[in-house]
Amino acid sequence: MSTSNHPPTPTHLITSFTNLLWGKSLPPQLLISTVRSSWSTLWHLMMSQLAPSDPSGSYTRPISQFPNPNPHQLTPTTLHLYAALPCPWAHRTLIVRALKGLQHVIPVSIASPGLDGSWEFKDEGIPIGDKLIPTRDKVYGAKTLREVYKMRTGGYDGRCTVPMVWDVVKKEVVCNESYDIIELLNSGFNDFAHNPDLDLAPPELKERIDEWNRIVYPSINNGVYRCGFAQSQEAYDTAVNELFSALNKIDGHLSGSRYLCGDKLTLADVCLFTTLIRFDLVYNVMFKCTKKKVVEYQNLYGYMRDIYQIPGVAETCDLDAMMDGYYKFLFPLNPGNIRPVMPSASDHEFLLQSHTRESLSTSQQSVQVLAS
Ligand SMILES: N[C@@H](CCC(=O)N[C@@H](CS)C(=O)NCC(=O)O)C(=O)O
Repeated sequence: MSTSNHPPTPTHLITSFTNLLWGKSLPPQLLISTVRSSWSTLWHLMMSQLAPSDPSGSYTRPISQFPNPNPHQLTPTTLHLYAALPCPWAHRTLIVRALKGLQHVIPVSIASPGLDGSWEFKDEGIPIGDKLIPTRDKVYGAKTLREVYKMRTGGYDGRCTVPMVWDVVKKEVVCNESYDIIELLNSGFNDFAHNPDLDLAPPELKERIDEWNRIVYPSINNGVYRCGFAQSQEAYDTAVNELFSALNKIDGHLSGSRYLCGDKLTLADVCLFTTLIRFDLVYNVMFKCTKKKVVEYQNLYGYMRDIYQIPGVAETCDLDAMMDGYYKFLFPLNPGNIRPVMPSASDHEFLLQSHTRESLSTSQQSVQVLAS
């Protein structure tokens, strides 16, 4: 019986129960085998919700329910962006919004991860400068993102993901597919943008951007999730080999090219960057992407710092929120919730160190446009 006035915790209850059955010394083999089989069953159950897989155990990312927005049917001043700081897909949209200078046109509410894996809104803190921080829901004061999704005509029962663009007047989801959103932000609102001349997907580079996306999305952006969410050794082996051969290929390419498509930053770079910035902090450890860290690559690390140092980008990167979002809230992959220490080469001061990648540019155009 508990001698304190506190109610018995689950640990107390388990200890009392096992003491009753086996006395003070529970046979360790029995404990391990019992917990192992029940944990394994529960783990597969949780993973099937979090990360659906095919029969071979490979993660299969669910498709977005609201892709392909039609820019001609949109009034930019009625749109609101829902995002979150840990999420690499939402991060893409925050970067393009900042680079295009659309902050005054498309307001943003920043959700925080909840303990049950869904997105919640918390009270606003006080931002330092232009740094993005978690916010309340600025449109409705909703407690969760699900509440917002459910307000659409006809309701909604699907996955409530970020990023999501919402039409405040029509009360409708405009789009929840990140690549479609960044294309929209890049070219859809130039009459309102502070940087209308910055084109992150110019027609002459479209084909090369698509070529890189065909490598970066499956093998790297989604590739890290295919490693972390693999439910069989074979699925993991395939994913991790594809991931590192893509990173090696890109590292080689970047030895002679400032960005993926040459001198100009494009949407392909934005998509690669949001995975790279999380790589050593999270994916290397938690998703078992262990062959190498970004800091060990000759060109990728400088390339990542080059993009981090573009005016407006660092303000979208909350390194602590990224680490917390994965280690503290992705329960099935880190049940103890312990957050490892931040690797020093990934912190803000190191990311600001000189990268000398300007020397690879044959023109300074992309940087000039952004600095104007
Ligand atoms: N294909 C989507 C993926 C978005 C996505 O998976 N977002 C995650 C956060 S990183 C999410 O909101 N998950 C919540 C859920 O699945 O309920 C995109 O690129 O926008």
